[in-house]
Parts: sequence; structure tokens; C-alpha cells
Amino acid sequence: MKFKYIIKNIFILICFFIAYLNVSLAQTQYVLLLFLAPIAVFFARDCKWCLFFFWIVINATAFLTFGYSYLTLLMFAMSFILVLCINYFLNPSAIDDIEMQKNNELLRKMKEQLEKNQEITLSKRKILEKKLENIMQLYVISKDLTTKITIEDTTKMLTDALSSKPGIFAVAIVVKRNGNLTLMSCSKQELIENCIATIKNNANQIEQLTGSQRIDFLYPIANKAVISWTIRLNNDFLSSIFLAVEEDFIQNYVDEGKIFLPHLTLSAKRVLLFSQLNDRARVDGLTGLYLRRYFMERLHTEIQVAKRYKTDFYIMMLDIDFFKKVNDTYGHVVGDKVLSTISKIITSSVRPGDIIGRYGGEEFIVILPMALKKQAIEIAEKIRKNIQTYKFIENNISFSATISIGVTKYTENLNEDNLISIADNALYQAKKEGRNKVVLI
Ligand code: GH3
Ligand code: MG
Ligand code: MG
Repeated sequence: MKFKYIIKNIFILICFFIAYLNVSLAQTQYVLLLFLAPIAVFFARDCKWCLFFFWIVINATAFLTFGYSYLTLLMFAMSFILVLCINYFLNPSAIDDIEMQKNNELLRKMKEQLEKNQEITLSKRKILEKKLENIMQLYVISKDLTTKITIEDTTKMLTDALSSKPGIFAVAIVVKRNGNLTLMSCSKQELIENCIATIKNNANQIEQLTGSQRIDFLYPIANKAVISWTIRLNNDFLSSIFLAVEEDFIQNYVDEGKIFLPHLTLSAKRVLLFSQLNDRARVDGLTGLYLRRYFMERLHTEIQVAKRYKTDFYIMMLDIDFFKKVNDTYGHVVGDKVLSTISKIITSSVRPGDIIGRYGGEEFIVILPMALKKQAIEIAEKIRKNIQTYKFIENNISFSATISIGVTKYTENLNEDNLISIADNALYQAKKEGRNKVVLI
């Protein structure tokens, strides 16, 4: 740019120098040479004032040399008009300036690029805002989780909250309980059966899962991509939250899982601690059966239910025969083992919904909800026989134990104390009749 400007101005100077030279040499065609001035203007748009100055000097020289004449005056006027016209048409806005055009083009491109960048930034911003919104939702869920202390409440709340998030088709939560994987919740009723079967068939693989990741072997549950958020405590598998998601949301939920998992792990620790505390308060350490205080609460509830729905149920009191002798013969440690084994036999002999408590030292109590008389007697007999046939072995010595059982039916006008007292009477009668017996009153 600068270089071109210098060249142009040198060219103007040369034009004027030739014109001046011709004029001062008094050539006859001097007037025509005056036209060099407008031509110079053409090249000199960047220094027009300097050009005008030279042009006036040249004309003045012409006047001084040739004097005033009609022709010189006319030429002076014509060249002046010419200079004005050329200057007018060659003013900077009218100039067909290639460089300017180039610059304009460059600027236009830069503007376009900037607009594109702005669009990209805007869409990125929208994505980020969406992510932030999702993370905030997770934050709210984490906060709500702190209000839940039981595993049932926690999993239900999580399932409800997650299944309403965008792109999530279904939510299922699996928890390891008593060594087995259990489906705790599933947001879609129609998937439950398939979910249970798939979890059962892939139990080993599920227990190996870690962190937040996409897992292909669970795809058939809902014919959707599945992401697992796995909670491990001390490296042991505790729970997996399975999200069946739409294709576009896979990476989103894998990323969110990484953010959310520490909160989930914390909640899981709290729930676990609570359930351990609860169990300790309710369950007897030696036998794993309900403690008397908690059992009485359950009995009370059972009586309320029976009163409301006009149903009845059976209870049985059990007492190990001559247990003192076991202690005396084999010692208290062996006595404890026998107690623990008999508890297991009772547990495995009753139906899944039956409620068993350790009522006293070697006395047990069982509620048989919705049982008929025949069933109650059958269950009592089953317990009695299973204990009688069990062979305890201590220091290569084998021995057996027996139990006496008193059974009674709840009827409408009874309360907890009356009911237990009747069952106790039945048990007393069984003892009186020679033990290892079932007596129904
Ligand atoms: P029966 O009921 O047939 O009349 O005779 P029993 O010998 O079982 O009767 P008793 O109620 O007199 O004795 C119960 C014994 O159970 C007394 C106590 O030492 C023992 N016992 C109670 N709780 C425990 C326990 O937790 N561990 C052990 N090892 N023994 C217990
Ligand atoms: Mg006793
Ligand atoms: Mg006894």
C-alpha cells in the first residue's frame, strides 16, 4: 500500500516536471501539456491538494510566460473543469479500489465466520444449560434422598424421580440382599418379568459392574440401550440402577452417572447403616429371630388387621425340652449352637409370611397369619419332626433334641396377653403330656 502510494506520487511529480519543463521552454503546444495535470489527478487521488497546488503553479507560469490571451484563459478554465470532474468521479467512495474490495471481502468473510461462531457458541451454551439443568435435577434428587432411610423408600423415590427425566424410557433398581440380587423396583410394570429373568441369567456379570457405563447384555430387557450406575461399598457390589435410555441420551447419562454416583453411594451407606441399626434393635443376635418387644408389636398389628377384616390366625409357643440338660452335658457354647440351629429349623419349616420371635431363653413364638386349623397343626408337626430328626454332632458325639408346641387360634375378643396365655397353657399341657408334642387349645 505504502509503496504504491509513493510510486504514484513520484509519477505525478514526473508528469508535472515534464509539463513545467515544456511550458518553461515555451513550446507552442504548451496548452495541451496542461492536460497532463488532470491526468496526474487521476493517479494522485491520495494527494489532490498537493496536485492542485502544482496545477495552479503551472498555469500561473503559462500566464507569466505567454501573457493573457483568450486561448490560455480558455485552457485554464477547461483544465480546471476537467480537474474538478476527474476529482469528483475519482473521489474515494467512487474509486474502484481493488484492495478496498479485497478488504471488504475479507471483512465480510470474517463477519460470516463470527456469526457462525456465535451460532456455535449459542448452541453449545444451550447444551450446557440443558446439562446444568439435568445436574440440578440430580442435585434435587440427592437432597430428597437424604429424607429416605429405608431401602424400599429410597429405591421407590429414585425410580420415580429418574423415570421422569428426559430420554429415560425405564428405570430398574437391583440390590444385593442376603447374597442374592433382588429387583427392588421397576418403573414399567410390563418389564418386570423380563427384568427379573435377565438379571437372574446375568447375575455374575452384574456383580462385576462398576461406575457409570453402558452395558449391552441388558439391551433385551426393553430393546433400548441400558446404562448402569453401580454402587459398591468396600469394593463389594451393593446395587445397580439400570436406565433404559434413548440413543441420543446415552453419553448424557453416562456422564451424569459419574457426577451422581458419589451422592448415591453416600445415601446407600446411610440406608445400610439405618437398616443395620434397625435390625439390631429388632432381631436377636444369636438366633436371628425377632426380639420379644418387636414381636409383640407385630402381634398387635396382626390382631388389628384380624379385627378390621374379621379374619383369624393361629399362634404357637415352642419350648425346647430339657434344654438345661443340653447345657449341663455339652456346655453353654454347644447350648447356643443348638439354639441357633433349632431357630433355623423353625424358620425353614414355616411359610414365608409367618412371623417368628424368640420369646425367652429357649422359648419361641410364631404367628401364622391366615392359617387354617389343619395348616397350623401341620406346620407345628413339621417343626416338631424336623427338630426331632436333626442330628447334632459335637466332638464326634451325636445327640438330638425335641420341642413341645402349644397352638391356639386368635378369636375376636382376645388381646395379645390373653392369646399368649392360652398358647402358653397349650404348651404347658404338651410338656405335661410327656414333651415332644403338639397341643392345640
Ligand atoms: P423343659 O422346658 O422341658 O421343662 O426343661 P428345660 O430344661 O428346657 O427347662 P428350663 O426352662 O428350666 O431351662 C431352660 C434353660 O435354658 C435354662 C437356661 O440355662 C437355658 N438357656 C436359656 N437361654 C439360653 C441361652 O441363650 N443359651 C444357652 N446355652 N442356654 C440358655
Ligand atoms: Mg423354658
Ligand atoms: Mg425348656
